[in-house]
Amino acid sequence: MQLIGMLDSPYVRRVAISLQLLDLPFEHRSISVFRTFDEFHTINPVVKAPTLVCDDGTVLMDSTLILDYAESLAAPGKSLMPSGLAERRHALRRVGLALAACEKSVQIIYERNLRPPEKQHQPWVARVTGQLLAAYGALETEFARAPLPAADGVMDQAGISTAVAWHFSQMTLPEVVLAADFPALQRYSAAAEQLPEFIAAPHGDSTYRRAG
Ligand SMILES: N[C@@H](CCC(=O)N[C@@H](CS)C(=O)NCC(=O)O)C(=O)O
Repeated sequence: MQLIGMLDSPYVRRVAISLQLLDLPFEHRSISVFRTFDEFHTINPVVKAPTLVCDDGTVLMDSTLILDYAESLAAPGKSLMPSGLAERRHALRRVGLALAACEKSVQIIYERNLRPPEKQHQPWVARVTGQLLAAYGALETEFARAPLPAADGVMDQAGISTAVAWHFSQMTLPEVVLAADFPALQRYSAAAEQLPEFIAAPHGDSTYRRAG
């Protein structure tokens, strides 16, 4: 199984960390959707990161769908999602907020990096920034009220997605998402980034190296 895409994408990173935590071995190819578009295109003409090339050659995309597949591949009893209804609902809310934060961060980055300065549309940036801060505001409330442990053996998908989203925004938009305004998320992220599975898949352009 091959995971295609760079670890500066929070979507690629959440998949890399989750696959490790599910004990699913994979090869990571750090290919950029921008700098190495043509190479990416030969693997997946849609050029979306993450892309997962399954062992039978099927090409999957979208991190949530890839994680759905990974959950079904994992050994019985091994899952990053709670099975109880209330816990699952709670986890899904956190994952949804974290994914919205990733999406809004990426939209701001694309607006800044892919459009010429004179074509940047400030009302759109203001709208997206408001949505981004709303997502982190809601996550902060969740984590302040009911903190999740960030430790070996207890990470779930809500924790992984939140920690990855937060770290991504801090690496890319620290002047937009002020760490001091979100102390519970900052604390949680700092603890998660110490875990071997996070260290093995660092944000940036390096290639994942299996932890342990
Ligand atoms: N909802 C998707 C979002 C993936 C996404 O937007 N990935 C970005 C990289 S961070 C990408 O592929 N960008 C290139 C493009 O959209 O053309 C997921 O969860 O995987």
